[in-house]
Amino acid sequence: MPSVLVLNGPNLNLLGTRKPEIYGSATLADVERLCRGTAEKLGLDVEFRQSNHEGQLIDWIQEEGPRVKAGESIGAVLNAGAFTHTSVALHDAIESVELPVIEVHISNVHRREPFRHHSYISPVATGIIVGLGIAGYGLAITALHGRAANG
Ligand code: CA2
Repeated sequence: MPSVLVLNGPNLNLLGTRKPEIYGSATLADVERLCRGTAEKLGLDVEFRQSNHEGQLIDWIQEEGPRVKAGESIGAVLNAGAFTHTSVALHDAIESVELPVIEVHISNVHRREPFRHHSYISPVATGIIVGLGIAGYGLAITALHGRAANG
């Protein structure tokens, strides 16, 4: 069974503990359940991970590129958290291994502070889902599945 990688960046482990007006009340465990439910219906395995460390996220991205090329994975859903707005290194990692990535943000970053309006991920992303809450993760998995099925 092919897999999909779901990567979460810094502070997303705190989801559901603060700022419900921005991020809602769901926890990261709820996000994982949603991803597993969506993936199961599509016949996919899920690798669900979170790290507060940029290098760890880069290592995971680098490992996933060859897995996609080998037909073992359909790509990654990436909520890079605040690294979205700072990380040339994440941009380069995605580009280097040609990883199909759907960039997800729970909040509508474009309604928020100007420093959240720029993403280093977007230019190397296959698609972008912002502001739809945690439902964005399920939509992103569905989009990666559709893309893989249609070549
Ligand atoms: O909207 C998103 O999904 C973000 O990627 C979330 C990041 C933020 O830096 C991006 O601009 C947009 C922050 C995640 C931190 O989440 C927290 C949740 C609860 C309490 C504190 C932080």
